[in-house]
Amino acid sequence: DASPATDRRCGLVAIVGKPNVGKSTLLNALVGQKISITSRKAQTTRHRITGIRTRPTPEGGPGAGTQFVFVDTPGFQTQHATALNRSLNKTVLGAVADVDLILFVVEAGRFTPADAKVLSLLAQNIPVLLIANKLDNIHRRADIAPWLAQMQAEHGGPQQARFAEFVPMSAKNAKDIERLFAICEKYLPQQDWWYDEDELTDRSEKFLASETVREKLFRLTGDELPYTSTVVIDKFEEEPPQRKGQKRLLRIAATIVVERDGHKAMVIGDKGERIKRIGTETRQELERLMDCKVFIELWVKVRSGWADDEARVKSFGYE
Ligand code: GDP
Ligand code: K
Ligand code: MG
Repeated sequence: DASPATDRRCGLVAIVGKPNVGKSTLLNALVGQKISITSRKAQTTRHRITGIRTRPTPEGGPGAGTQFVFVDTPGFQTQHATALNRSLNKTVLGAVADVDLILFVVEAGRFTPADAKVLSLLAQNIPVLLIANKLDNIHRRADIAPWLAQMQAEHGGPQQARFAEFVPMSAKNAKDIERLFAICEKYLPQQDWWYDEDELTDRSEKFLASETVREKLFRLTGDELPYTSTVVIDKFEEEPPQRKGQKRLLRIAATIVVERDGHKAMVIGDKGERIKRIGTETRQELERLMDCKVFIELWVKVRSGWADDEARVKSFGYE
């Protein structure tokens, strides 16, 4: 098995952009399974997440194909200079320093100063595709053509060629995802795969559990709860099935950390309704995702000022 794998390609593709343009949605669509949490709130993604997709190309012979290793990143924060935001920005720049291709995601029809700022931070020597996402929000195709032409004139000309290609698409459209694979493939070097064909992520189940609690928390609290809340997993234990046909059991205990007493009340909700719902939705999603049974216990703790405390930010698992 030491044969040279000239019929194989493999490489790193970073997904970059300001918050809420659809980076995590795109990653999940590319991987074919949900591994990165998404919500309407900025700062939903706080860690670098790797998603893997291996696509065999039978016409290239047995074993031929391409392995895409995608890196989803937190949206780059250009506003508040807290310890948490500094850590998030470091994660982004670290993730894109050493990749083969960058997917720079914006919302179709919009290129704001915040988008320009993120773009200006990317290394110049790596090819960048402009992903104009959420095309489904544009009701008439004719409405997007002038914007696209302007983007091509400003960022694709021979003078200041910034984008290698322009890809108007919707992360929610399966055909667009297929087309994106075909576009990305040629940027990856010919080399053997790094991961097994069926691996989807290099993040642990424990990590996915904490991310899922955080997603439900953000979705079920809407805009009332500031982003400065986080989740710490206190217990993550696995029990093998007791009988044939039974599934393994995960026992999880997690603490939601918030900044104020008022936020704690908000998370708990009237008669504990809301925290109960966060627990139920997390359990259902993890059971589906990991094909197991889940028991989950949730707690809420107040730690004021944690997002601006370097040591706390580290102790909660941020790099
Ligand atoms: P991120 O912050 O860039 O990772 O963005 P998310 O993936 O969390 O998505 C932010 C919001 O945009 C969510 O409500 C998504 O459902 C929505 N979204 C993402 N991609 C699309 C798309 O192609 N079309 C539409 N209409 N909404 C999208
Ligand atoms: K988001
Ligand atoms: Mg995200």
